[in-house]
Parts: sequence; C-alpha cells; structure tokens
Amino acid sequence: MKIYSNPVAPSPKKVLIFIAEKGIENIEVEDLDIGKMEHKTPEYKKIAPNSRIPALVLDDSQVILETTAICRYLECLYPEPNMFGKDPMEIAQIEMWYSRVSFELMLPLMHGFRHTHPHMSALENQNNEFGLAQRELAVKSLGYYEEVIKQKDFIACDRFSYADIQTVSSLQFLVRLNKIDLNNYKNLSTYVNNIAERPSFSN
Ligand SMILES: N[C@@H](CCC(=O)N[C@@H](CS)C(=O)NCC(=O)O)C(=O)O
Repeated sequence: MKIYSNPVAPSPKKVLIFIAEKGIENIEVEDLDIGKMEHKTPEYKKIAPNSRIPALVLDDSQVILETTAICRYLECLYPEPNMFGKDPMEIAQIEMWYSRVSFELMLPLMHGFRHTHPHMSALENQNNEFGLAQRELAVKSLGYYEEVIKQKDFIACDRFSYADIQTVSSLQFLVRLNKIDLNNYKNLSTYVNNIAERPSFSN
C-alpha cells in the first residue's frame, strides 16, 4: 500500500499517527509538495480527482480518499489496538466526539486559516470576512472545549481513540495557524501536551 502525504499537512498527519499507533509497517509514504502544486498534477488527479491528500492506494490499485475512510479501512485490516470503539457505547462516544470536534472546532479553525492566511491564497477562493467570523466561532469553541477537557485525559472515553487524533491535530496545527495561543487554554494545553508525548505523534 502507498499513502500520499505531506510532512506538514494535518490530514495526512492524522493517518500517519494512526498507522504508527497500529504499528503498521507495510505502507510506503510518498510526500507531495503542496506549495509546488504537486497535488494538482494530472497524474495525481487520476488518483485523487479532488486534488487532496491523503490518498491511500492499495496493492491492486484501488484508491481510498478521506482521512477517516482510510483509517476505518486500516482498522478493519488491523483491529488492534482498537481506535474506533469496542462496544456500542464506546463506538457512539468516539463517533460523537469525533463529529462534534470536527464541526465545532476543526471546521471553524480550518476556515479561519484558509480564508485569512496569505499562504492559502493560491489554494482557496478567500473571503476574509467569512474567515474572521469563523475564527471568532473557533475562539468561542475553544472556551467551551477548555471546560469539556477539564476532568478528562481523553476526549471520548477512558482511553486513547481516533477522536483524540482529530482533536489534538486540530489543536496542534490549526490553532497556531489562526494566530491563537493555545497556552491561554490551560486544560487544552495539558491535554495536547500529554497526548503529543505518545511516540506516534513524534514522527
Ligand atoms: N476531507 C479531507 C480533507 C483533505 C484535505 O483538505 N487535505 C489538505 C491537506 S491537510 C489538502 O490536500 N489541501 C490541498 C488544497 O487545499 O489544495 C480529508 O479528511 O482527508
């Protein structure tokens, strides 16, 4: 199998963290330089028509796009350690927190970054006003999640799960790119720093 990735892009990074957590060793990584538009070449568009990374190419040439779809596929092939839930309540909690974090935190942070950051002008049809409004929403959400995480080590259940990969990746990358200082959020900083000590996050 081969994963198309990029060393600083958060979406493929989530898959690489997932692969490391699972200890999967048979996946080749090919980095694409987004700055040089290597993800928009006709060759890559044959693999990923939406010009996004990550993309997982199987040995029989089938392609899986979308970070979570790739991770779910790998979870089926490599069930341990479990990342998407072992019983109905865990499955529901992980899905619930994954979705809530995606919509309430990651998306406003992502739009805030993509619509206001000069580096994104080549990739996004930027609307500064929209970006600033999304950033404002993200700040509200950070205040909310600062309370949510207060008594918890993990976002969804009493162990590390896919929902933590989504949450910590969003907080590590996208908060900074919105010029927000995560140190102002003591509980979230502690949560992120603890999880970031896992070997899977150090690659
Ligand atoms: N929903 C997709 C999003 C993938 C995505 O947006 N990847 C970014 C890198 S983190 C990308 O390819 N950006 C290129 C662009 O915006 O042109 C997923 O979860 O995999």
